Amino acid sequence: MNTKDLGFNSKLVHAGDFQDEFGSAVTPIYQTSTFSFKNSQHGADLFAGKEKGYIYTRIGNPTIEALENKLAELENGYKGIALSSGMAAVSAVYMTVLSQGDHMISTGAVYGPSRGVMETHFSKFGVSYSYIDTSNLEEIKKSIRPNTKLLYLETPANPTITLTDIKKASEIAHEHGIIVCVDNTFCSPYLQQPLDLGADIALHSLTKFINGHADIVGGALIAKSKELYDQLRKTMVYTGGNMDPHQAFMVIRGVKTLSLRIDKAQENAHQIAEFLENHKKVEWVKYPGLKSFPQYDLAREQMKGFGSMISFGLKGGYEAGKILMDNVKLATLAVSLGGVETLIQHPSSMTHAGVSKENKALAHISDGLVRYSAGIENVEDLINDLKQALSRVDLNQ
Ligand code: LCS
Repeated sequence: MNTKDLGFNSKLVHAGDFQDEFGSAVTPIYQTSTFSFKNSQHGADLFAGKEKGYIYTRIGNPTIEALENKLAELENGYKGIALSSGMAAVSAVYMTVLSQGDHMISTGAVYGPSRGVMETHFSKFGVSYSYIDTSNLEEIKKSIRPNTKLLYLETPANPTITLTDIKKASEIAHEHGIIVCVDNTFCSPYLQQPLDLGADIALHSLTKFINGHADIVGGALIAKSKELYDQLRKTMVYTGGNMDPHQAFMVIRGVKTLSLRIDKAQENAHQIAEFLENHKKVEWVKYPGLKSFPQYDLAREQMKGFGSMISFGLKGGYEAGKILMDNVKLATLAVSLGGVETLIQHPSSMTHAGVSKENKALAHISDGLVRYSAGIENVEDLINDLKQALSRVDLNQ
């Protein structure tokens, strides 16, 4: 079915999906590593690209391709590439766009490993980088060097929720022939479409909103041009970061309800952010839908909704964070985000417990910072849960 002219929700359900010869209602799982050739000529034609078909699952597979085609339509891109994880997607971008001697500019407050792999691995191959505040366009301009090849943006950033103006940043980058990649994990294409705003690559950790059920790890890249798509695809195939057919099936199933899940989760998040903003034990709240959010206007312009990620700071700092973690009952204490279940995490006492003060500052993590991924539960239950857990925090201790 041609789904190109359908609305976003119809695309979520139908784009990319196909029926097999049995009339399957959903895209089946082709759980096979390899595909037989009809004869030697057929094999030769497939390899030469003279005939369409499948050879080997790392190179291509019907279930995986169904997901790739769906994601490409959702992001308005040329084609999609599904990978084993979000980090496989990040690494594939660095590997494809950057060569020895090249320079990258990136949002400073990116997801830690997106920075980690650059600093520990890509630096070994002679790539240099500038981690800056990309919400400040002047800083982007100042950081451009003759050898800058990639502008890597994460917006909203994890966990600061700071936004970067994708349209303006892309215009600046393109004046210098720099490729722009946007990590769109926090929004998903339902809330933000980076390629329409001028970016060249949209990147996702599918683990989060797109799959939405906290039961698989996956990643994706959607390229705007055929040229970039071909290069990225080659990197994935050569380095073996491919997705598995079963993983793809799970994501296809999960993504069909993306808009329903996000509508409910962001409605919950908005009310929770307002509750937190008025709570005496909370020092600050960062949620793009709050009038107090410093980039509220940009959020309204660039995003179709405010999402369901909240960061907030507790007045009691580290100790208060620990008490909150030990007393919430409905929210699950866990890393990750974007699932139907509410997740909460206090980086200082959990993921970043062994990290030095300097490195925590680099990651923009203060002692009282709490990250909250609102799920689709009843909002009264979520607020009551926070209320009772916050009542245990004693600011006079
Ligand atoms: N990009 C963003 C914005 C992320 O939040 C993550 C994972 C990744 C990329 C990497 O994706 P993965 O390989 O895990 O599929 N974020 C996580 C987090 O905040 N807690 O645990 C994982």
